[in-house]
Amino acid sequence: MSRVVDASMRLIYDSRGRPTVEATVSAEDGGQGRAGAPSGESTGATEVQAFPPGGVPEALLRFRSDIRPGLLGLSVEDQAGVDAFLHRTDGTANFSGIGGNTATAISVAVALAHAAEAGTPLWRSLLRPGLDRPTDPAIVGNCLNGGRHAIGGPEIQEYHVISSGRPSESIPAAIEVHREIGERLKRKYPGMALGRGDEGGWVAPLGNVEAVELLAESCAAVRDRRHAEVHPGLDLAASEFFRDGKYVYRERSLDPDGQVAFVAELVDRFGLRFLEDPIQEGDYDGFTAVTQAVGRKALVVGDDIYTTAKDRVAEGVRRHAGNAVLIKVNQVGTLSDTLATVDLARSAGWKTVTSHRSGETPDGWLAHLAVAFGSAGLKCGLLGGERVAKLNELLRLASPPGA
Ligand code: 2PG
Ligand code: MG
Repeated sequence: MSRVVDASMRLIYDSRGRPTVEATVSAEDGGQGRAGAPSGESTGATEVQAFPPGGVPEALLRFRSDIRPGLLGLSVEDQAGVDAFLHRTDGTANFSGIGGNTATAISVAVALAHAAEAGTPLWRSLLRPGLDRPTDPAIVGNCLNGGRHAIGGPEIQEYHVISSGRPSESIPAAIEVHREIGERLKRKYPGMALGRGDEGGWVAPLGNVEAVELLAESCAAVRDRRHAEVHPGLDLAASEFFRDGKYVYRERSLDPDGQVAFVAELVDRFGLRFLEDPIQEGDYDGFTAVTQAVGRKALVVGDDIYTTAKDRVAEGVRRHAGNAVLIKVNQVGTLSDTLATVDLARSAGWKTVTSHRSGETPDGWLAHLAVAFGSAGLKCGLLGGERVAKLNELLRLASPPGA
């Protein structure tokens, strides 16, 4: 049993320049782990609170006064014990006492300290039952940004390339789709200033369907050129433009049945393989309808509806409301809660997609989680140091030193 002999927490900045927390944990046999917690912008209503009411300063005070004294002496091998301690110290149902980001940073730092001590990579120490060897998650890479992750742009939040194969093939093919879109945008809007959004995707004055078309054409071009398995996908983040019972796009508004028909048509017309949050987070029946319509052709992924919470996913499984769940540690706060959700999804035959947040840190541990969970996808964006860090870590895992 190797105990925590030192622990500290500090303020760091995320990729949007907003403050978050980073924890460092040292164990008695010399293992050390350091992890920063990311932050979302289009958050689900049922995810835990990232910070206590006083923000990062209050999180740091609570760490010093309440968490650190109890954390010292706990075993880094006992992830469940550490995470139960975090829940007890928080004392609320949604981590609003100490902050879900505090819990995430400590929980992951403890797991990293344990792995370092054991001399194994994190993915191996977290590998889920039934998985005897690592699999390659497809890259879910953000190419065009809209919604709350962009200034201007369409309502649909994220336009992804889904790129499968070994990381040495899937990563460059995905990046080539991003580049292809950039070239096509330059030709379409000669001389116009174009930007990139919070997750490194392009931002342009495109309509919603026009953007899907550009994405699909760019995937097809790269598919033909490289013979690569690259296909289009979307995260609509539909809760963000659902108002007064309607999905409000700039082009038109749709009622809930119209939305189901619209997304099913997008899947058929453009060959989408990935469809996240096509329906607002309160509507399990809408998810069921979409899954019935296109669940054999595409992953129907719940993010805001499930917020990585085991009970909510169990309800979704019961109602066939999707066939995959997005996994974000800081939506539930701890690694143990995350593992419980992953295990439930896996035993129900659902896929998992392990995901970044729109405000990220330059940490690489997310790639380890995707591999450990046997996830169908690693959703981590493509460009920007904080996104590339995850891709590079996946490359390192695929060809470790000496291999
Ligand atoms: C999402 C995420 C990440 P945010 O909606 O899936 O892309 O966005 O971190 O803002 O919740
Ligand atoms: Mg999402």
